Amino acid sequence: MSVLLTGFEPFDGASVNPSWEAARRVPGVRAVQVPCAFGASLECLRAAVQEHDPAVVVCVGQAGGRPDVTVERVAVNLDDARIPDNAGRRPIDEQVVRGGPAAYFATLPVKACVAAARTAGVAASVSHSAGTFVCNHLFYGLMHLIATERPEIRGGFVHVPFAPAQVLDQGAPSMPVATAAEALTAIVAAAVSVNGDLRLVGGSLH
Ligand code: PCA
Repeated sequence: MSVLLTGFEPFDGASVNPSWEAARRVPGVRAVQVPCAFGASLECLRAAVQEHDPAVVVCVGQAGGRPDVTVERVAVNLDDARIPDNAGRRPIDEQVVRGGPAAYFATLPVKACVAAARTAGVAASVSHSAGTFVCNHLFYGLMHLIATERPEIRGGFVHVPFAPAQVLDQGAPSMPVATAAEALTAIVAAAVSVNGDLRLVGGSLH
């Protein structure tokens, strides 16, 4: 099964984004870097889906402050930016897709993905909020594309913590990029092979 992973370019003044650094280290997948911008990130994703025709799409982003890898379950139809994106846009209370449903669920087996990352030795959990910035925007756009045009694709979103070098003076949690890449590798394997999902308790709103 062909797998497309996306990671983001750096944003908010950072010089790296661990989502891209981890995604590009995952073996056997297509990895594409997308801009950290409303609109442009989705256009880039759409072009990559068209070009590579994947069976599974996992978009990856940085969630600074979270201590573990989080597999997102819900994308909401809301752009509400705390900071400007890399194109200088800062939408407030806008819809990702005008008239679209309020939310979509990931079609990855999220609990099995979390279990796979943990089996690989990496801390992971289910998350019920991907925020309202560019990550949620891309996640919602992916799920809308799947719902309306490409129902055969399994898709979802994973957040990874800061890389250690980003938080040397901040006292914030971090995870080495190689560790995040191991988690993504395990998550992709579960996304490809698991039918249905595991019935396990899990998930937080942060
Ligand atoms: N994280 C941001 C956008 C890009 C990224 O890596 C987010 O969580 O929305």
